[in-house]
Amino acid sequence: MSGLVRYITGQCIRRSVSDIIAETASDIRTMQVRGAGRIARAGASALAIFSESYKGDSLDGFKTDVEAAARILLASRPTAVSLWNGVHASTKDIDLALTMSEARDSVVRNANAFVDMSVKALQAISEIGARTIRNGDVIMTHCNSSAALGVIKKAHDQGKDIKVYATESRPWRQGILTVGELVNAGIDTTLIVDSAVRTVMGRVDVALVGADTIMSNGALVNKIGTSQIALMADEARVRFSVCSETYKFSPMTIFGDEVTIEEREPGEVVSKGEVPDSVKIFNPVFDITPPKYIDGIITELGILSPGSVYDVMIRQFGYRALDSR
Ligand code: RUB
Repeated sequence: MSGLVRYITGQCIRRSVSDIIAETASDIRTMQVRGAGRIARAGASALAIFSESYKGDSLDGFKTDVEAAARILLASRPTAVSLWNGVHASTKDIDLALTMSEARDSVVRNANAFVDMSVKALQAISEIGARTIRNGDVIMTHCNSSAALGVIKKAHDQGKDIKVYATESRPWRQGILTVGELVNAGIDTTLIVDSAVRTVMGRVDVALVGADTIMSNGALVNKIGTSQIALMADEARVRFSVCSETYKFSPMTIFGDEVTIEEREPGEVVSKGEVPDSVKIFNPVFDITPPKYIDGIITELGILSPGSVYDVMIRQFGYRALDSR
């Protein structure tokens, strides 16, 4: 087991506390920990461990160090707002504290509460989403989303006879993880290359994907290729549903902030020497699906239309998001 921590269904196994923040940020950046939900839990868990083991006794010193830790975590990957929400949920009460121990306890309490909420949200999404899957449905999924896979596995557990087409999801090929998980769960699973999506869409009843970020207008930010699947689902009159915990809603987008789409190294697409050095490689890892292609967003609160995201966001976050920027 490499690194200080391993994250298993939201649980953080502690091995050492030194440098927990740097190691967690590195695990996220190098995608040893990946997926929007997991990176959010990893960030919150790291802050809880950092705070629990903090040695200083100055309130101001603690605040400064937690702010620095939050900055390091947030710099690890830019696109999934889940990480931002996990970090801010953990640190939100720090300014209310009058003593160092109050501040420390608030971070530990809030971070642990975030992780618990996040795991419960996944369970609720599985239950709600599984009700939308009918016996005999053929499902297409993309990348490796624990929220989408939770729905599929729950529908299978309920005895529904389902089949899944899973995309490879180049260049990281998270589809390999997905097909492994689905086959282990006993589900009839077929792996396809990303360019086979249109060919296969005619056989599909529902496309089910996860979310890295949901914007205030209901647009979805998810793994590159998601928007093509949405377009092809629209063309083939196939339902396109997004499985997303509400902490993947981005409060900053209410006020006009754009979502930064992460671009990763060319070496993830081709190996050195495979193409002439003069070839430019563009490797954006997420894309944006406009709300008009989304039939429903399955959340822990129920199934939302993209048009209702703004209201839910205001209810969930209020305007505190602006204060934290
Ligand atoms: C993962 C990805 C997933 C979402 C949702 O991208 O796009 O669909 O993060 O995942 P990457 P989950 O592999 O680059 O992190 O439902 O598990 O939060």
